[in-house]
Amino acid sequence: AQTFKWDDPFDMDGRLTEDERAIQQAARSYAREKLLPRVVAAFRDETFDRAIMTELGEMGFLGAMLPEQYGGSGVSHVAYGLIAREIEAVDSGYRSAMSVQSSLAMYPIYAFGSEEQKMRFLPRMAAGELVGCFGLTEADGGSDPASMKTKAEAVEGGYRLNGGKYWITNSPISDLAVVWAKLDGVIRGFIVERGFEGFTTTKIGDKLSLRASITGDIGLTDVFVPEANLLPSVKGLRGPFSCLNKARYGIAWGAMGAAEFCFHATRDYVGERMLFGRPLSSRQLVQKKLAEMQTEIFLGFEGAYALGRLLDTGAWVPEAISLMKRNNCGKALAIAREARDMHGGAGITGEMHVMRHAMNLETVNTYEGAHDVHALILGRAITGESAF
Ligand code: TGC
Ligand code: FAD
Repeated sequence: AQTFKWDDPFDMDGRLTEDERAIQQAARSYAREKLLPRVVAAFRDETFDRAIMTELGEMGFLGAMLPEQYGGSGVSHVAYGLIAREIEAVDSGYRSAMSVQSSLAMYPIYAFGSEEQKMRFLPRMAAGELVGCFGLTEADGGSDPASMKTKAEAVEGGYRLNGGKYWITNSPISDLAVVWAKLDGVIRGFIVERGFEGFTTTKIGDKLSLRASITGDIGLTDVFVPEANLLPSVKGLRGPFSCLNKARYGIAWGAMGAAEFCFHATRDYVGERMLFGRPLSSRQLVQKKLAEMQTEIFLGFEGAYALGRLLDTGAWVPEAISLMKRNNCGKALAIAREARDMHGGAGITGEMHVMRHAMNLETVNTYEGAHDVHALILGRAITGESAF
């Protein structure tokens, strides 16, 4: 007979392919040995170590789902999710850096770029040699990207871009930005390279969340973008949203990875913390909270796993991604806050990690479609009424 595994109640490990198991193991070792030791200082000092991109590239984690000719290794959506789970167990900011590169910068070039663009950028991005960012959000239109003001106009040999983007992960260290702008009123994607005149990026400081991830703006003043840098194969919001589908799916795994870390840390802590002559873990209130964390985490992983298999076979729809992104981010945030509480005062320290996770998950619950925006996407699908 099987025994109940408190840390893997549905035996997900047994349902992964050998490759997926190996990739998860590699991601876990890298994250715990190389990222965890530097994250407390990075978060405190609000710095992102550029070398991490090179390391992620060496590990094969950037654009891992893409075919080999473009630097990827054709891994499954489940494997991509498992990488996100292990990296975000250390810090949502590190997972951010990775998912922006893979899903938001490499994926649009792969899906909508010319062969020349793919060969020029993707292998070097997969290696972490070039860092990309994704410019969709503007200061005035976060949840409503259709209202963007950034404009492109056709000029001889290419386009002239004017406008600006805000809240852009990796922008200050990026070598290229996939910028979405309106050309004759229609949203198009442009690859804007570092060094193009009029293209600027400035770091946003004093964030109280995702401090180990670098965020900035993008300024575009009369930036000339050659014809060769227009993404030829997509028009309209479907372009950026196709990238968001991939990233939101990865976040569904990643957020639960952070929650899982908090669950393990809390189980260890209450097992050792002696109060009133007994370990905290012997208390009913404490056990109930652990049971609730466990339930939400492993249901969340099951949903993400099912969605990953659907993505692999092509039988998915965007609303299912909204459901999982929303559920897992909201639940992970609640779990991290509870974990902080159960650690008592110790929970506010850097070395315990749980409060950092809670602070990070505030952003994760907001970006890539805020929690309530995904509720409205689902509400529209349920009722046929748009309530945006
Ligand atoms: P709507 O009418 O719903 O759709 C407009 C067009 O887009 C198509 N579309 C999709 N296509 C593929 N996948 C999806 N998920 C799609 N969703 C929509 C749709 O079919 C339609 O196409 P067409 O050809 O008919 O025109 O557009 P709307 O303006 O009503 O949209 C409303 C809403 C709220 C759903 C949408 O704007 C939304 O999702 N807002 C949230 C914005 C958001 O997620 N921003 C993310 C920015 S990037 C980011 O946060 C990165 S952080 C990364 C990190 O650090 O990890
Ligand atoms: P708003 O859209 O102003 O929303 C404010 C509140 O209103 C939210 O609670 C929302 O749920 C609610 N709301 C919105 N519309 C409705 C409605 N119709 N009815 C009821 N309630 C509503 N963007 C990029 O393009 N690229 C990036 O790399 C990127 N990285 C980011 C990194 C960080 C650290 C952060 C914080 C953000 C990042 N973003 C990025 C932007 C992110 O996607 C937006 O912050 C997000 O989409 C929400 O937009 P907003 O912040 O303008 O909030």
